[in-house]
Amino acid sequence: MEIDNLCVNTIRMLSADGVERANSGHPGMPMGAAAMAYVLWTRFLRHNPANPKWPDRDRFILSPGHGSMLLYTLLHLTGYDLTLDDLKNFRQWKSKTPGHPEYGLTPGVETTTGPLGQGFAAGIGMAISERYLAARFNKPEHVLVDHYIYGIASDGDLMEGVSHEAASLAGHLGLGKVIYLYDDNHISIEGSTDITFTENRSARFEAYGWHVQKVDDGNDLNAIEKTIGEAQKEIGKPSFIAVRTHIGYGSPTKQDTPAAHGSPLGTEEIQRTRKNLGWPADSAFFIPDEACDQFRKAKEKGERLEQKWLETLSDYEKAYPEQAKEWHRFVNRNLPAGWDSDIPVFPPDSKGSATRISSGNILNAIAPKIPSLIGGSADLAPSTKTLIDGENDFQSTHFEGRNLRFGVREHAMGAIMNGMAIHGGLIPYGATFLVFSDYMRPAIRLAALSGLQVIYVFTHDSIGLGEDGPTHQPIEHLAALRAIPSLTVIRPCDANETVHAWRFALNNNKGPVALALTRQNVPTLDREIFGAADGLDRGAYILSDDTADNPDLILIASGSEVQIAIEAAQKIREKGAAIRVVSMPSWELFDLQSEAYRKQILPREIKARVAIEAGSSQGWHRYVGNRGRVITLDHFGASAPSKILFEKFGVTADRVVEAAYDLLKQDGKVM
Ligand SMILES: Cc1ncc(C[n+]2csc(CCOP(=O)(O)OP(=O)(O)O)c2C)c(N)n1
Repeated sequence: MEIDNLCVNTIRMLSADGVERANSGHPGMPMGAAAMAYVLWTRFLRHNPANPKWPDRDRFILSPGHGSMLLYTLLHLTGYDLTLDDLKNFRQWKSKTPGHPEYGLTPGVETTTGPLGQGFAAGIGMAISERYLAARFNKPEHVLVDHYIYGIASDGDLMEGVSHEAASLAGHLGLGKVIYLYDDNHISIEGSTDITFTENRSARFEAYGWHVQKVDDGNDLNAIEKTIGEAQKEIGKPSFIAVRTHIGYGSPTKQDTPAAHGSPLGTEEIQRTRKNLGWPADSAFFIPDEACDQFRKAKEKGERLEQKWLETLSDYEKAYPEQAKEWHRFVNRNLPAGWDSDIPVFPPDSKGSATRISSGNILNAIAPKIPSLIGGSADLAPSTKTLIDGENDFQSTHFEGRNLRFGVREHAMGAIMNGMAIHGGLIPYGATFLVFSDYMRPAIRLAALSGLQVIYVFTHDSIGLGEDGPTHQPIEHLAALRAIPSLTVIRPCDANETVHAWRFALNNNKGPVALALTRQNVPTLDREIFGAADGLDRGAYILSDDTADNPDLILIASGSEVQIAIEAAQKIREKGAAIRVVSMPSWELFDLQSEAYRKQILPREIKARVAIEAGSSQGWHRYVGNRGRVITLDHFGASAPSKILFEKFGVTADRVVEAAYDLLKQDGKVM
């Protein structure tokens, strides 16, 4: 067997063997896509298996993450720190080869994929980072950033809406470094794609403004090589190459059928497949020496490529020492010293301002100091206040622009931010109304799962947005976001808490942060009277306390409802009860505190507690306990001025007072 064929079949059989041994997984996709993966990985991909983090490497994304054995096989064969035993441990407890590729777990896995469409869109984010960094750092004689974003996308990826959104934006932006190979195998789980997916995909991508090519035979290595070469030359448009493949290629009875999609081939069929592909019988996990040698050339080549780049970097450091320092800061995700020297402190103001407005002011105060911070909104910048003054829009004519225009594409915005963060070098932020966080939830979940520093600016965070009505008024959204593990949700109560929310988001490079901000004004609290706003860092803190001892009752609120708590406390206090008001902008941050701190804020013995939040009650009993009361909203809103809505729905100081009296009476604290 000639060497190329031997290598392609090695990918096919190793992938099938991994699935067979795990007795679960997806052999068909890797077997069908093996040839294009081989060409890409051995003839084009610039990577260094010894250093999967080399900044200027090409990125490879396996968007149909269910075909993970394809990626693991390629990583093992080309010499990454992934052993044959790791392949044998596919899908097992604590293995480096989980069912779907997970970022941070396996060396060489560039992004977590599995939810179809996410990888496709994340790659567009990587391409945005690549172009921004290139525009910022490259010099004609020193090119630090110049790499491709390669990917394989499946039918499922192309069916999912998020890929449509991302493809449309990528075409508009002319992200020419993107080269995606479409695994056009005509099969998904339920059968032939004829039952669901019949539009002209290539025409669709042409309409998006992509450079489109076709390979009729997915095993024709030369044709694949030629099209990738052409795609590289087209630098003004992202590239889409539709490659006609055959799921389960080589399997005599399962090829071209959904049976090859998501189950092991089976003992007999895998033997038949070996025979069919000219493989020895009973040869699970067999790697011919010649094939291994061929793949392992990647090691020497990769070291040479990285070495050359390191020389470029070293020259750059000499020629542009200041910019080189900035480069290292970007890559290491360090904030420059003094980044917060111009961050505002807002004076007390009873009229106050909306926290979205304060957020916009804060962003503009810090953005000039942190050029790695770039972002935008899903066509809502005038409302979300997320434009950086004096900066260009990121467009094909201005890849140095820091204002991203995502268009009305929340889901892609979320996934693109993931790709931007994962690429390295940038801190992305993205904005929309809180209610539309639902439209990007799958991407938020992946950011949390992958531990990415991504900042969501969610404004219009309650019925307080008023007249737009129930379609635009979030109810269950805070609860829904709080339900996502490893996502920090922060709902600041005033301008100065908003400062600390941004501080936290910028310093926290371990995971995503969602800021929930008001449309309506909230007073800027006088911090001479109330607890200091940096209490936000601990999730909850005491704003006011009537006694040095334990209070009779605790009011807990977040965001715009803190002012309601303060007003209610005043009224209850007049009856002689000692009240504590706690601002609780972030459950997650509070839960991270020591038990001692948590007890200090919410002493166990004080069971008279009322929580106030203009959103779902779900979860609040965790903080108010069995006896506590919640003044919340467990129904949809309505279209009316904000003030009326708070009154009609009873999110008012009077309702809080009523609930508080009830509790205090039971305790014999008031008559
Ligand atoms: C968002 C999402 N929905 C559903 C699934 C479950 N799923 C896994 S693969 C797949 C479809 C498979 O078709 P295709 O993408 O063509 O992959 P192939 O059959 O070629 O392996 C589905 C629905 C998923 N992984 N992600």
